[in-house]
Amino acid sequence: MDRLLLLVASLLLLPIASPARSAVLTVDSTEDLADDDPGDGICAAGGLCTLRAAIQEANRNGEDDDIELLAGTYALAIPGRGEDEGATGDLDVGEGGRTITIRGAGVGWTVVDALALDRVFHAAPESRLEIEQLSIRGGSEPTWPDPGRPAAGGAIDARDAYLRLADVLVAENEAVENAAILAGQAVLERVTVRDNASYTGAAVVAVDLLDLAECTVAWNTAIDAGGGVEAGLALYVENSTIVANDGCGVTAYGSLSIRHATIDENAGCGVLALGPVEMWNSVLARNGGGASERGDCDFDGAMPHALVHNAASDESCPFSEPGSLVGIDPQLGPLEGHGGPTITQMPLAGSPLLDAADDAVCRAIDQRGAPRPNDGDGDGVAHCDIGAVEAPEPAAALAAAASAAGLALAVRARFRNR
Ligand SMILES: [Ca+2]
Ligand SMILES: [Ca+2]
Ligand SMILES: [Ca+2]
Ligand SMILES: [Ca+2]
Repeated sequence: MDRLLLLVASLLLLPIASPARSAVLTVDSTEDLADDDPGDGICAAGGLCTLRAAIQEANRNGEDDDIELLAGTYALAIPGRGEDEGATGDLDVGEGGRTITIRGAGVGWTVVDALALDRVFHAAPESRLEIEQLSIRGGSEPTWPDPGRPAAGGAIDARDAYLRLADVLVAENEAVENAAILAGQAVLERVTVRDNASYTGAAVVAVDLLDLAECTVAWNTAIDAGGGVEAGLALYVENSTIVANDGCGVTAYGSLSIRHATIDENAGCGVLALGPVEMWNSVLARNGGGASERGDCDFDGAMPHALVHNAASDESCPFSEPGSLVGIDPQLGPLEGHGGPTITQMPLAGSPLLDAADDAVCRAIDQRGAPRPNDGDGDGVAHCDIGAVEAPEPAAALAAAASAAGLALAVRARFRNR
């Protein structure tokens, strides 16, 4: 089905809210204190408007809410797991049919840390939770309080809700299942999910729909079968990097659409697909190392119908169309900062990925937000690169290196002349 149609169709599954009145709640303390009188319309905990108190009010006012957080670390401090009113343990957020948006001052500037007291956020059924511009860490859901409701989603449990994250870091959370995020439907934009740990299950799981754009999912570990991202009905991955996770990088039980992805060194396999698959301009490399025999692709039972200009380092992917690269060394650099909000892997000089994508389905920007295409192979004609990142033109790379070297020389000369 068309991507937009599918999104619209899936959004229709949500209850329709009446025209939104909305409230803005400005948190003025990093303390963790419960609201004195939840539901009286006043965010007040001993004279302070705390994150917990703001959420307790937002949950009860019948309106959409924006909760604004200044820079600072908001550490959870009230023990008490298994409580769903927002008073203890995790922050229970959401009002059926309403949207609550929690917005910080930026990744690394605003940090919500559960200090292993409980998971961090728990979204109410039928609600919409949006989180922007902050870091989420320290969530821990290591127990199994209810056998019918396994402990999943170390950072965020939104299994019966709609979740949207934009410009967020989700790091160092843990759970029995799904180290970082479990949602009904989830849209992630410019999000990094890294260094989360579980006993089993992928780091990010959506029961229905999962849509990733300009995201990095890396270094998530599991004792049993783990994984990067997984969705039950529809999974979209675009301009994203999924690297070095235990289990398979991508698992799709329903339809799967991948465009401009870099899927590298995931322990179980690169992509496990069981339904219709479309994949454009993407690289899968060095997945399924060691004991796994699945490699870059495990397409047993999948229905591939559009595989265009993809690259794989082994022979497990059914890439046979013109422009496909199979059994190649993609020559990808390390996962690190190359500009933009997320860490990425840059193709090295001479990489077969350079200028090898199909320009007809090329995105106008890469994962970092940098424009495509560049003439990465230096033959005078610019084409898009396979993968999440568009490498700079050799001349530009040389100029940048020369300018850095020139600057170093100038600085050295200045010091010498002192
Ligand atoms: Ca109150
Ligand atoms: Ca509300
Ligand atoms: Ca709670
Ligand atoms: Ca290029």
